[in-house]
Amino acid sequence: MNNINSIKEFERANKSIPGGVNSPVRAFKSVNTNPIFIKSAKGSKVTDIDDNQYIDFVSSWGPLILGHANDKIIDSITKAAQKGTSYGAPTVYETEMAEMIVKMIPSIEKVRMVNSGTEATMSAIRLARGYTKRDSFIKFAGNYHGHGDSFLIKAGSGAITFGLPDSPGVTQASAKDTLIADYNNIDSVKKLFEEKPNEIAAVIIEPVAGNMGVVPPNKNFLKELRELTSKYGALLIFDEVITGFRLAKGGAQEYFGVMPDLTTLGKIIGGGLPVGAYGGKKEIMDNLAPEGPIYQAGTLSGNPLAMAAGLCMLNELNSNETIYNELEHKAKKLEEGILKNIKITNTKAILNRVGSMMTLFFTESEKVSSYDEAVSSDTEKYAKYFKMALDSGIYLAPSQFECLFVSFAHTDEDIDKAINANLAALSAL
Ligand code: KE4
Repeated sequence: MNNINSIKEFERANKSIPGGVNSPVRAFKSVNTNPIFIKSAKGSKVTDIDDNQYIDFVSSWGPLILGHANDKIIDSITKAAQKGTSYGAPTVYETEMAEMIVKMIPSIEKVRMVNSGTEATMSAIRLARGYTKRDSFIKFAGNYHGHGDSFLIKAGSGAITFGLPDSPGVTQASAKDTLIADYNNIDSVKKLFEEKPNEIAAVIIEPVAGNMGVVPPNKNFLKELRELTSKYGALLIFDEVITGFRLAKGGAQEYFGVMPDLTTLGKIIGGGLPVGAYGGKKEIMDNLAPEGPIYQAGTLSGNPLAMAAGLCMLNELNSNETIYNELEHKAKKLEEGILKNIKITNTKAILNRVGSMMTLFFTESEKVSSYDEAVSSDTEKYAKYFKMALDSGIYLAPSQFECLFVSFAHTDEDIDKAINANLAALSAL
């Protein structure tokens, strides 16, 4: 691929933006490649500023489950924009969005809109601490919950990618209340509760890990977490920023049948605009200002453009009964194609898939069901694989520790092309 203009623009961007990007993983550093600058996107395709077109499996990191520039979503944003962009006052849009979320997410009785997944998780932890009057909380090594100070301990996503699980700038004071357990290891959680039976406000988890690559929960792991948190009076928080509305209309909690006390949402809920949300039982949520004493606020929270886009997205997901079956069909076809290629080329790799999210790990391990197994992957090999895929017009996550997302816009032809590109790349590795 000719990417002379992306190279030039990256040099230019580095002069005024740290690392040339507004979010680290976009710099393609871990895949030793110059990032591509996108100029437009439609459906399953993105086009860069050198006019190279790619089949996109990054999906803006998850939001675009209906594909890029969905006509109905664009129309809803355009119509809303003609009536103004933000009022800083209540709108009926926000009530409609809240009612839609309450209808779709089984455990949510009340919900508060924010502007990102990071804001949602930061606010959920503050709410849990205020509600339980306890300071500590448990997260899992390799899970990523945004860049709030207390989460950047053994974090996933870009933090693992750049080997920065414990970011400088996070003080010991804020880190001391973050306890780390091992994903899929219920004994590591039990041990923390036994050590601090009355100090733990919450356990926050990605119900399907996406930020160490896709790592599904072992059978009963979520159920055992639910029992343990209830036993010790701690809140169970599902961080469904990725899984929400992706694994099912009701997210992972519907998919696995385990109900958390609080749920954080983002990505899909905004239809591609900046939106996050957190919600749960009304007895917990009613502790938030102005109803209760726990403070959280935001100038643009629930703004009309994001609500219009998000409402349109959720209405589409609600109205089309076949969307989740079709997503499953597309993703299963891609999975089966890659598994066949792994066999044909005798590649040491593991493919983890849950619904329309998956990750191909280059590892000698027989399985990838833990953080340690995930980080044992060969990131150099992944980098070579990524570049070969990109050169053949397939845009994958520029990190071993992220997801490949299948969207409703991916056609059978797109999936066949991705399978063929995968075979060529695995054969060449
Ligand atoms: P944002 O603040 O980026 O909207 O959401 C943070 C967040 C919270 N929880 C989960 C489970 C998440 O996956 C994320 C953000 N995901 C990463 C990629 N896996 C965002 C991409 C980026 O950092 O550029």
